Amino acid sequence: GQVIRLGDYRPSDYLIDKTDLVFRLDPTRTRVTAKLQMRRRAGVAPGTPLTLDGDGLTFVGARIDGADAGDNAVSATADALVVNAPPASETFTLEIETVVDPTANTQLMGLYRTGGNYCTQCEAEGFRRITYFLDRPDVLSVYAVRIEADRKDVPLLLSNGNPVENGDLGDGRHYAVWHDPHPKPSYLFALFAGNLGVVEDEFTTASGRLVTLKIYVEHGKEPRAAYAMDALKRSMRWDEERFGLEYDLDIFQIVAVSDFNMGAMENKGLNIFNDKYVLADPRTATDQDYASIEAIIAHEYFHNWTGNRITCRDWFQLCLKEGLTVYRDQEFSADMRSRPVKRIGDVRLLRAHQFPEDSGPLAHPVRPRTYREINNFYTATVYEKGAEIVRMLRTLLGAKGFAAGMDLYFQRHDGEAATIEQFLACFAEAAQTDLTQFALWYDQPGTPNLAITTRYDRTARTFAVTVNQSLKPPVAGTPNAPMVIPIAFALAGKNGSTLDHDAVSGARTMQHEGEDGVLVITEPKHEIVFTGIAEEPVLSVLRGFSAPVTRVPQAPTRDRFFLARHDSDPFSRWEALNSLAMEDLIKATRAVSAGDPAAASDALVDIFSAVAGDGTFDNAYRALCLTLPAETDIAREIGRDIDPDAINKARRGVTEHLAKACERVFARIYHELQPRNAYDPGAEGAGRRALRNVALTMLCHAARSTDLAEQALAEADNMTDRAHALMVLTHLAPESEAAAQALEAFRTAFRAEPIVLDKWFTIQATVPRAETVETVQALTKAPGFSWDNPNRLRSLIGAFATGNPVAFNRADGKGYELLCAAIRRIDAKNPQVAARLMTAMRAWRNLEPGRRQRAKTAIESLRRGDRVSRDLADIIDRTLA
Ligand code: B3K
Ligand code: ZN
Repeated sequence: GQVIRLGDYRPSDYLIDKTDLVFRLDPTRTRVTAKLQMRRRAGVAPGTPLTLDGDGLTFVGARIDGADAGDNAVSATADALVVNAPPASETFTLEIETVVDPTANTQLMGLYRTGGNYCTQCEAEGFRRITYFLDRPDVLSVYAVRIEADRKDVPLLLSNGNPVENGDLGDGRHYAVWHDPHPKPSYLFALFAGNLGVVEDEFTTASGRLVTLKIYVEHGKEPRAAYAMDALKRSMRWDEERFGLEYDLDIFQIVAVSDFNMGAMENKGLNIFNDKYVLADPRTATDQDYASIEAIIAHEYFHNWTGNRITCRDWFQLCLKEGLTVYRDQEFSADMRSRPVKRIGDVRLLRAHQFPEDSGPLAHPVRPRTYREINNFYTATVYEKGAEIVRMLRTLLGAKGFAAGMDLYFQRHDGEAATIEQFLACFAEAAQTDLTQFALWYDQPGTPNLAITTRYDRTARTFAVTVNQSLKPPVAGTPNAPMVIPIAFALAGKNGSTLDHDAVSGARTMQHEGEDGVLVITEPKHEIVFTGIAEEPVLSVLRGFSAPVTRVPQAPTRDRFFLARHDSDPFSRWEALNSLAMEDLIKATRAVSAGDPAAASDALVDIFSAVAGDGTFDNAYRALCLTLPAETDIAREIGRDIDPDAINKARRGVTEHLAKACERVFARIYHELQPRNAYDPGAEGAGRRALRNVALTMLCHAARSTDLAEQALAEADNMTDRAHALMVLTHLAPESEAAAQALEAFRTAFRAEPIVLDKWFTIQATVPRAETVETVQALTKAPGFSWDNPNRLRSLIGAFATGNPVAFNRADGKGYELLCAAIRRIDAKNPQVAARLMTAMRAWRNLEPGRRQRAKTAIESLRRGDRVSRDLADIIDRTLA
């Protein structure tokens, strides 16, 4: 495959001012006419040849300024259309006719069929699978779209923007015309046509405009769209209140489909969603599902400004819209629910997905410099680390400076395709600050590490803090200049309250109103001295996780025990506790490897039971504190020569030890938190269920019995409790008759509900024992599984590869073979999903030698297969490099 480089960026010679599309929908032969109003860019020589992108297209014909273009004027292949000698006039029209086969489109990019309907997905480069085009984000065009189809089978004809007209064509066919007044790049184009039910509502914007809201779902599922609708209205209000951003069309539509490569897509005025991120009711969705729906509805809606009104100049700038929009949706969820709980969840995710990406073979800068396949760069680094960078800007500039920068950005770049430089320039200007060094966050891959030590001088009443930053280049030769690292901090006194100080030297500090003080680290080493410190403090740093860095070594154990009880920042308190648990888990893993039993330290037991019994913390927060780091977290912390079996045994041993030691507290929690009222998906109810379910897990471990899980399963009146109890039962007693019966009952109850049955697949795919390899193999033949549906693949194959370290890494290599065989099969139809599943093998080098060799062999033999897609080849080649 060809390598695309940021440095090669050059504007296109031609622009497309207006795009008129006509779709004559047919399951296998859809005719697409595109009438493009072309304009030669100033300074480009008249007659310069024009090359349009295509991908697998069947060319029918072209007309230039209304006249048939002969073979000399135009040459077309499946992948490009070249106008050899365009008219010398500054503007001209180019009409192109193509034929596409939506039924044969198994990649789910371009125009495809799902559930008997027609649907499109164009980001990143799917539009070129519909018609020839300048398919790049910096070519903005005003679209008018006419759709024709059979009225009976395809009553619903949707595209971007506002509806203009519709009518009958005779012959049982009808048509609709849509017009989107906002110029947009082709990746934001969408069409949906088919037969769905609808939920309708409305929203009045801050300036008093009435907006129609519609969510389309399968007939009969309308009640399950209520929560998504509610989340949409809350998102619209929030964006007005928090960012001053109003919606800008008369109608906003969301369509839920069952076959979708990712979560959702922000097409202008017509978002298309994976139905699992729309549909919810207490019987079928868990609290986690509700939270995801809320976040993703918000995310796609927020793209209307960050992504659509201001889009990206090129795909290297992807984080311009994604990092910023993730930051915005995280803030939204924080405001809707508990801010600390949201932050802890986001940091756990960052560490679980982005940190390993950033330290392994697939590491790349938040703004990559090269790519072979852009779809492989919709990564945790671009999204989640991208959001962390925006958050650091907010921390450095304070609420006011940040808001001023955002306002300037919208003012200056509305309607444009922008770059990271332009984005940063708005903040530098609005807040009158230099962001040159800060910009390194976009360009340097890898996770910086901080080494921090402290010394208190009682006589001088000074507190000295030494901070060393370092960045190990994840890929040989990548840059590692010192970065700007904002360390939110507090000096904690005896009871945790923040101590005052007179002066600070050795680093710039900031204190924005109502926020923590911030040490601004810019050099490899800072010797910071606080004066006027009355008593020996404990240093609390990286409060709220103020920068996406690691801290090795950790703070002294004694300090962390103090912070775990007293830190006034809830994130840092959790962080301290979590790191103490991690320390014990790593010790336990070493013990297991040496043939000794796994145990928790007395100190951990003490603090664990103190937190468990502390009713002053809210339930959701307590649930997080009482959840031990996952096996994959422990593996990442150990870093090399990983033995997943030892980690599994160790974690189980520590869990049992803590569970037994705190059994009475957990029993009390479990009984006190019995559901009292009807199910409510809000944060408060979700928190009660989360904590109660942690208690349930611990009680089953303590008793080494699944009786309580069985009882909970029988009593469960909602999917959160039901799925949790089924998981505990199945994971702790996979061989039991009770588990078999419960699984069968679940399957029977939800056999007609694919996205619910996905939970059934995942629970079985993640049973932590060697035999699960065979279970997963068998489940690929189970009724309800399909090799064609991305959700099924993720819930069975994906869950197995990323959520079951023991079985996936089975010592005989059969787990790797299963994954690679599945990927080979998937790649033939859907390269994007295949490539994504392949990333599960990126950490192969960190395994102990036997597994490492088996993993490598499996990857290499997959690569040797014929017809490996460019998407998959790209991931494999970087994984092995
Ligand atoms: N922008 C889309 C992702 C498109 C992925 C293309 N492979 C969803 C989102 O981030 O909102
Ligand atoms: Zn996005």
